[in-house]
This record gives sequence, C-alpha cells and structure tokens, in this order.
Amino acid sequence: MKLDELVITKAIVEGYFKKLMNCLELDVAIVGGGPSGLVAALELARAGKRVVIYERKLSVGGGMWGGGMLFNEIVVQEEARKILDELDVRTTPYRVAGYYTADSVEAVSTITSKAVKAGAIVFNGISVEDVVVHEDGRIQGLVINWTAVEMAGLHVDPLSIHCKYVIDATGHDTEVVRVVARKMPGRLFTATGNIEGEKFMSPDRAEKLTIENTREVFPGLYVAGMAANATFGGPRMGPIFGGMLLSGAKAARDILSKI
Ligand code: 48H
Repeated sequence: MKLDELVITKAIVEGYFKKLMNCLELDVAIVGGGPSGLVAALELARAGKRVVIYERKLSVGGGMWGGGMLFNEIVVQEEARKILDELDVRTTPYRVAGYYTADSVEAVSTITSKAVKAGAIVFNGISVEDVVVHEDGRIQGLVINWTAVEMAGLHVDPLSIHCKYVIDATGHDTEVVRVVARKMPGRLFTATGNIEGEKFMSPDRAEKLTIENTREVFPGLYVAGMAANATFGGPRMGPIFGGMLLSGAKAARDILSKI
C-alpha cells in the first residue's frame, strides 16, 4: 500500500470536525484539564453526560505532572487515596499514617485515560476567553479560540459552544470567574460578590476548604480545584492533591443532581 498525504489530511480534518460538531451542545463544559477538571470529566462521562474539557496547553494534567518542585511524586490523604485506588493508580503509604504518595505521571495518564475512555472529550490547544450570557443572566456557554491565536496576539474572532453548566477548573488564576467578575462586578455568590483571592499556604485548612468552596459561583458556573479557593478566598495547600481530586468529584456530583 502506498501512503497518500491527502488521505492522511482528509482523515484528520474529517475526524476532528465530526468530534467538534458533536460537541457544540454539551451537558457540561469544563475549562482546564488539571486534576480537578479531569476527575469531574470522568464522573460526568461515567454518568453518561456529554462533557468536554477545553485545555489551553497541548497536554492535560495541569500542575500534577510536576509533583512538588518538579519531584514528580504527589501526596494524597486517606479520603482521596480511595479515588486513586478505584482508578488503579498505585499509591504507597508513607511512614506517617494517613499520607500516601503516587507517581505523578502514572496519576495524570491513568486518570486522563479513564476519563477519555468513559466518554469525555478533550480539546487541547484551545483557550476559553469568555462566556455566553443572554437576557436571563445565566451562563449558556463558552467562547473559545485557539491558544496559538491567543499566544500570537492575532486579532481573530472566537467561536462559541452551548452547555448546561460550566466548571471553572483553571487553577490559581480562576480565569472564567475572573471574566465574569470583570463584566458583572459584585454578582458572584461570594462574600463580597467579587473574587476573594487565594490566601497563604495552610494545607490542612486549604484541603478542607477546597471541598466546601466547590460550588456554584454564578448561575450556571461552578468552580473546582484551586479555582474554588482562589474564588472564595481559601488558602493554598502545596503539593497535596487529594483536595483537587475530591473537588472534581464533588463538582460532578452537584451538577449531576441538577441535570
Ligand atoms: C483553557 C485553561 C485556561 C483557559 C487555565 O492548575 P491546574 O492543575 O488546576 P487544578 O485546580 O485542577 O489543580 C491545581 C493544582 O495543580 C495546584 O496547582 C495546586 C494543588 N497548587 C497548590 C499550591 O499551593 O500551589 O490545571 C488548570 C488547567 C491547566 O492545565 C491550564 O492550562 C488550564 O487549566 N487553563 N484552559 N482555557 N482559559 N486557563
């Protein structure tokens, strides 16, 4: 068989556009494919929902690849270890009770694989730059563009998708919430109505608050992971990832109770 570059090109273009066309009306659109976004996608896909992750970078995994200071091990606590166990990510008990470690590459690749095989679609290299809001004041969708366009600073208008719910899982920068706060000041479901901002490192409080802060912050918009603490004013926790996994699971559960 002689390989033909035009057949290769057509196969890619047709495959991609089929995927894209099937993903214009979603149950849940997740912005950011870090640990919280991946677990949320996995749980929603397992429940049969049409769910997409838009990830700015080429690879999902966010801050999990690098463990702590590029030592590619992550730490999780007992409650979150159960999530990793169930997904077949191997954990090792540390010599202090209640702490477990896992290889960060195994964790990212396994959770990603499980989420995609459960039916979640990942669009990498796409950045979310805005949200769709009509007269009812509820978020109806996302405004997306190629990351390459964003990086090059080109003046290229974006496209839009529709969804029932958005999860902002963009990490420390809480990017989707930031757009909403800028365009509708004082309207977030936070104490001040605006972004409260991430606080100093305090792992024990931070891990608990991450779960508490995983909730709806604007009609149609949930926050998960580090974005939850950045939005509602929780501390950071350093390289312990249990709260991220549990937060993604909670966001998925809460949304599933509504759709
Ligand atoms: C598309 C976007 C956009 C955008 C960002 O940072 P993440 O790993 O997010 P979490 O919250 O799941 O996990 C946080 C964790 O990694 C961490 O940083 C911890 C525990 N820190 C503690 C501490 O003390 O420092 O992933 C977010 C992802 C990234 O892959 C971004 O590229 C992506 O979101 N992203 N994707 N459109 N506008 N903004």
